[in-house]
Amino acid sequence: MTDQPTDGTYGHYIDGEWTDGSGDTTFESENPATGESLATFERGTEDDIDVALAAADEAFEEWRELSYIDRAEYLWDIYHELRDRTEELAEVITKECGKEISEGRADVIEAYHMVEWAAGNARHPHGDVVPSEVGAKDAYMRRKPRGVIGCITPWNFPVAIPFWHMAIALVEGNTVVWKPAEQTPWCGQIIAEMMEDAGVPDGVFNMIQGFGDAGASIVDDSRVDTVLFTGSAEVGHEIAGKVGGEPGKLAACEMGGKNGIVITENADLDIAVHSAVMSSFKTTGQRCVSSERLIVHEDVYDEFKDRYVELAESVAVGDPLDENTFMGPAIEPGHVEKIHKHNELAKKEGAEVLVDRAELEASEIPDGHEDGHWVGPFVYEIEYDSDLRCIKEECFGPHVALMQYSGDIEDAVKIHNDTPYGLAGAIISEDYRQINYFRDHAELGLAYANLPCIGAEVQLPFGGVKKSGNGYPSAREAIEAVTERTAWTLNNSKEIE
Ligand code: TXE
Repeated sequence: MTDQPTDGTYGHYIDGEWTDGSGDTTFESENPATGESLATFERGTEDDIDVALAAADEAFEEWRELSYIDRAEYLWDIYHELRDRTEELAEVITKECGKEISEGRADVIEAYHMVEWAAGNARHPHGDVVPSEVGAKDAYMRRKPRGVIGCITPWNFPVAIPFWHMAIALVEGNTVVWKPAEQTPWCGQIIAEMMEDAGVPDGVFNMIQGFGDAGASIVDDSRVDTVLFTGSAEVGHEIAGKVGGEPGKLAACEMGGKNGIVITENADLDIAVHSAVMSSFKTTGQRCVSSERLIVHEDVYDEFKDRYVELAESVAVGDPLDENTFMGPAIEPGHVEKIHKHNELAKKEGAEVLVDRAELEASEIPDGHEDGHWVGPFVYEIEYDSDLRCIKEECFGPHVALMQYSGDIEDAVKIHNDTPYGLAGAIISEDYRQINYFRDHAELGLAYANLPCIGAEVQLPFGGVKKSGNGYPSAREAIEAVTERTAWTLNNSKEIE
């Protein structure tokens, strides 16, 4: 961090200035692996959001007039900074959100991939030229920026997701008011410093630290043209509902999932076990694409179960800054409680517990990390029953159900689809017909075959169906949420229609 705070408290970045804002409350960023405070931040208010939106509104008129390529130049600076500072930023991410250092690195890499894609897009064709119904006309679709984009982001990808929202919004000529997650304000601070260092013009980018009330002030303000949101289903649906009632305003929301992996009778079990372990336990199961359901064919169930359980028993939980750690802590004490409650619910609903490391032994907790928010793998088997809550409700932790199926791929996909969510899922199979059936019938925004159910490519859409999504706030398709399309027809002849 730079040395900009004068009183030990970091503020907001509004209209090209650092400010304490109008509030009189501060909050701490905390290291989930140790429980220690990392820094203190001002808590933003409705008034701070108001000032930021006024700045963004005013800055829009000039920013939109720059060429795409000129706007992208600012992002190229940020791209290089993200690359040059990957290790430093990965460490900050790991300290602030507790995920393993390799995942911290991956977060930064996702961020600069997105910035690269958005900035590179400035030199690509924008819109469509189409044949007109009448020969002498030019007909084409042009994109225009929408205006002020409100970005509200979660803690689990505290650098990648903000850039997934903001890089495209800015290159397309919009201005931004962004509220980082309250758990990861330090990452927010660094991103704002990068925008400042890159010389992004005053008011074009604004960052207000704070909680859900500040997020709601962004959503409720009529100067916001689009809200981009990634976070919980509850908040995402509330935002979509509010924005849906305002003509002309858009919301694109990506929420969590109850993701599943289907492992068929001819699956390569090396791939299956590896994919399932990566997807269930990396980032302590706190990815929107983490899988909590493994749907396994009866012919390979026992072998898969033995191998998966053995690995789940041995994954290294510990200091996320240690390169050998497979799984770090959960984000906060309230989240640990939520994970324990899901584990209890599964037991109550008849789960046969296979791995119960939820409460770590004192000897497993590294020295100096006794106040961390620790929770280990919890794996159970259960007979599929559509009335079970434990296989339908998102836990967002290292909590995994194994379910056996018999019959064909259609039967597996029926079980797979029986959740209110539809974000991500995978199939492990050596039969391309099964793979194609899954691709075509699994109710998902992101589907993987013979891969862990994790990962994202910025040049693909990223979002979900059913309860998991309402538009695409991230990656390639975010362009639809931050631009207007004009259908333009030009008469090249003197004929009057
Ligand atoms: O999310 P919230 P939280 C899921 C996961 C997790 C749960 C809660 O199940 O356990 O959500 O996580 C801001 N109006 N995911 O509490 O509350 C908030 O300040 C406007 C899945 O982190 O949705 C933060 O910046 N904004 C998900 C952001 O919304 C509001 C990743 C997300 O917070 C608001 C994270 C309001 N009324 C959690 N209330 C994924 N898709 O990966 C809060 N916010």
